Formats: sequence, structure tokens, C-alpha cells
Amino acid sequence: MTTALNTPTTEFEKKDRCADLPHRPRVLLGKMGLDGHDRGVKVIARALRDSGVHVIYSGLWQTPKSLAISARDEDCDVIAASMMSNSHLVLGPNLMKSLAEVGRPDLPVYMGGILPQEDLEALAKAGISKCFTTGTGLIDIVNAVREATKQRGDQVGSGTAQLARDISLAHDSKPVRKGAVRRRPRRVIGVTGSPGAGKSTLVAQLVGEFTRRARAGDARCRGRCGVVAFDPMSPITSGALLGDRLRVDFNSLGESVYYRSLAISGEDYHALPEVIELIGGAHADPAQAFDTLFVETVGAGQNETRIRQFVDFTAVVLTPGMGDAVQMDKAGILEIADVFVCNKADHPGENELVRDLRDVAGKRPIVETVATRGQGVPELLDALLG
Ligand code: B12
Ligand SMILES: Nc1nc2c(ncn2[C@@H]2O[C@H](COP(=O)(O)OP(=O)(O)OP(=O)(O)O)[C@@H](O)[C@H]2O)c(=O)[nH]1
Ligand SMILES: [Mg+2]
Repeated sequence: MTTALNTPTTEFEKKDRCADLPHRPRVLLGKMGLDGHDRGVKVIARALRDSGVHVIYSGLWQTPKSLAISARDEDCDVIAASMMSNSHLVLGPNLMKSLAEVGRPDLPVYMGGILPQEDLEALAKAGISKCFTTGTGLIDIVNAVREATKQRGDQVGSGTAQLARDISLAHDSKPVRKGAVRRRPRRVIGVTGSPGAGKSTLVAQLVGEFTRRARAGDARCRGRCGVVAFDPMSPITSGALLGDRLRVDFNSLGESVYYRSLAISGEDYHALPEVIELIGGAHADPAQAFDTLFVETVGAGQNETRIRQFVDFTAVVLTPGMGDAVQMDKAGILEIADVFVCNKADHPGENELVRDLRDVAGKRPIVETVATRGQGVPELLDALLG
């Protein structure tokens, strides 16, 4: 017996509640300030994902400025800020100020968590669109997100804010505004490998290292860098949890990196060439242009090699304990590598992995990394920049 792809695997009410909207809602879930309460935000993230929403989680300890940059760059329909640390009256207005500064004063903000009744008026005055106190039903939150999801216009502002909108339209196969400049960046680097291999952590470290070198005047790191990170879209609800950007420390990188998370089914990269060119063409000034672009694939299996045709250079990330030497001889993903990254070098089996890989790598470099500690990252960036 075969099972249709859209048959849910559990009794949980996974259901596409957004199919009738003009586009998939994109919600940025953010936690600002020194607030470690992440249970609520995770509950909301799952409920929204399981209702067909594309949820971007930016992680804990965001500043109002970094959350505003994330919201602009991701072209979200609404920010959902969860506040449990009694700092909403300061951080809420600061977020509104930052949104105006980064060119998206129109972006709606919902706030929830521990919000005393007597503070709600001040938050509304500051420009927060809706407040939700504890005990809000999940379906109410889904409905509020639906309400915030309006037809997208093709003009939203200028600079990076406009780039983010252009990408949304291109990714949805809708016409991009006339006048959008398209230019392929100087280099486009694909980062692929199995789910959880550490691709996002590596990319986060690479963009940090790139930015440090750019600031120090290294000619190979001219301009700024960008990232397009793909995560999978649910075959049941079309929802997605876009969790790659959470590895990047935007509190320190700020505007130095353009980061965009996108959901796809399988290896459907049909819009990627246009997205790449829009990013490369967004800024005319060479010092501001996103001239080096990293593309992180969805966690890939042996067979998933399509990324190769869209990028100039491919890094394949492997981890210890993936199998014996026979695995190395199989056709597929190892064949598309221009550089091999043996990440999680702190795990047992690293030496065996490198030894087996040497047999198939030929002249292609093998770089050992511990992405969580930044170990091996300068060497990897050297290998990628050529
Ligand atoms: C569990 C808990 C913890 C856990 C956190 C675990 C984790 N990883 O999240 C631990 C033990 C670590 C913890 C620590 C602390 N906590 Co605590 N904690 C709680 C507790 C008991 C429950 C929170 C919870 O998880 N609820 C379950 C989730 C699912 O619900 P939720 O978070 O409320 O989210 C729901 C809604 O609020 C809403 N929602 C939330 N955010 C948003 C955002 C949007 C946009 C929308 C639409 C909806 C929405 O949707 C969610 C689903 O329905 C609350 C008290 C309470 N009953 O609320 C205190 C509480 C939040 N903690 C509090 C405090 C003070 C602390 C500590 C400072 C120390 C302390 N005294 O305990 C530390 C600080 C930790 C830190 N690093 O920030 C205070 C906060 C006071 C305030 N803000 O005025 C509370 C209210 C307790 C109290 N009455 O004093 N805490
Ligand atoms: N011990 C160790 N853990 C690591 C290392 N690199 C990444 N991790 C951890 O591995 C987990 C997955 O890392 P990600 O960077 O999200 O992996 P990914 O390949 O992007 O995952 P997907 O996008 O889901 O395919 C996280 O918990 C990281 O902290 C490493 O070098 N050593
Ligand atoms: Mg990832």
C-alpha cells in the first residue's frame, strides 16, 4: 500500500490553514533582551509551522536593531516578539524605532508573553499592532498571522529592504518590479551535506571571518557577503521552520551580511539563479555590494547534487561516523565537492573519516573543522576564496 504524501503521520492537527492567502505567511519569531524563556516561542513556532506558515526563528538575546534587520532582510509579514522579562516597555518602542531606521516602519509587530494589562495602552501607543497575554490560544495566534498577511506590492522601500521584497516575489515566481538590477556576485559558494552536519554553524563562522577580513582591508574580501539558506517545506502543510539564521550573531555583524532564509520542496531551485542575481545587483557601490554569496542547501542525501549547477564552487560537509570506506566510492554528493569539510572534528572517528576521504579526494582539499568553536574556519575560507 502506498501513502499519499499529504497524509499526516500523527493525530496532531497538522493542517494547512493558509492555502487561501495571497502567499505563505512569513513570521519572524524573536526574543529580545536577556530573556531565556524559550518554551512559549517554541510552542508557537510548531503551531504556526503545522498550520502552513513559514516561521523564521532568530534565536535568543536579540537587540531591537538586530531583530529589525532580520525582519527587513527576511521580508516577513509580521514580527512576533515574545517578552517574558519585564522589559517590553523599553524594548518594544526601541524595536519600532529600529524598524524605521532600517527602512521598514510599516512592518507590523505582535507582542506576547508576560504583559501586564496596565502596559497594553503604552505598547499600542508605541506602535505595537497587537498584544497577546499568557493563555492565548494557538489558533488565535494563527488567525492573527493570517490577518497580517496582505498581498505583497512590488515596491517596499529602497536598498536592502527592496532587495528582500524582490527576492520574495522571485521565489514565489511572481513578477519582480521593473528596474531591479541583476548582476551575478563575484563568487557564489554552495555549502551542502547531510542534515545537521553543521552547515549553518559553518556558514555563520565563515561570514564572521569574511567580515573581519573585509574590515581589515583584505582584497579577497571586498564588499559584503550574503547568505541564502534553504530549509525544507512540509509536504503535509507547506509550512516550514527556517532555523538557519539563528546560528549567526547579528548583534555583532549588523548590516555586514545579508541573510535570507527560504523554504523549498526537495531540490526545487528554480528561482535560485534570479535570487542570486538580485542579491548581486542590489547595491551599486562596490564597498556595499553583496559580492560573495554562500548558498546553504537543505540537508542533503547522496543523490542531491542539483546545487552544483547554480554555484561556482561547492563545499560538501561531512561528519565522523557516517559509514565505512565503501560509502566514499558511491556516486553522488561526494563527486560534486570542490572542497571537503570534515566538521565535528571533535567527535570520535575523525581520523578515519579523513583517511577514507583522502582516497577519493584526489587534488581536492580536505579541511577539518569544529564549527562551534570556529576551529579550521580561516583555513576553510582560504580554500573557498581560492
Ligand atoms: C518555565 C518558566 C521558567 C523556566 C524557563 C524554561 C524555558 N526554557 O523557557 C526557567 C526555570 C528556566 C525560568 C527561569 C526564570 N524565570 Co521563569 N517562568 C517560567 C514559567 C513558570 C512558565 C513559562 C512557560 O514556559 N510557560 C509555558 C509556555 C508554553 O507559555 P508562555 O511562555 O506563556 O507562552 C504562551 C503565551 O504567553 C503566548 N505567547 C508568548 N509569547 C508570545 C508572543 C507572541 C507574539 C504571541 C502572539 C503569543 C505569545 O503563547 C504561548 C503559547 O500559548 C513562568 C510563569 C508562568 N506561569 O508564566 C515563569 C516566569 C515567566 N519567570 C519569571 C522569572 C522572573 C524568571 C527568572 C528571572 C528567575 C525566576 N525568578 O524564576 C528566570 C530567568 C530566566 C532567563 N534566563 O531569562 C517571571 C517573569 C516575571 C515578569 N516578566 O514580570 C514569571 C512570570 C514567573 C513569576 N510569576 O514571577 N522560568
Ligand atoms: N560538537 C560539535 N557540534 C557541532 C559542530 N558544528 C555544528 N554542531 C552542532 O550540530 C548541530 C547542527 O548544526 P547546524 O549548523 O544547524 O547543522 P546544519 O547542517 O545546518 O543542519 P540542517 O540545516 O538542519 O541540515 C547544532 O547543535 C550545532 O551546534 C562541531 O563542529 N562540533
Ligand atoms: Mg542549517
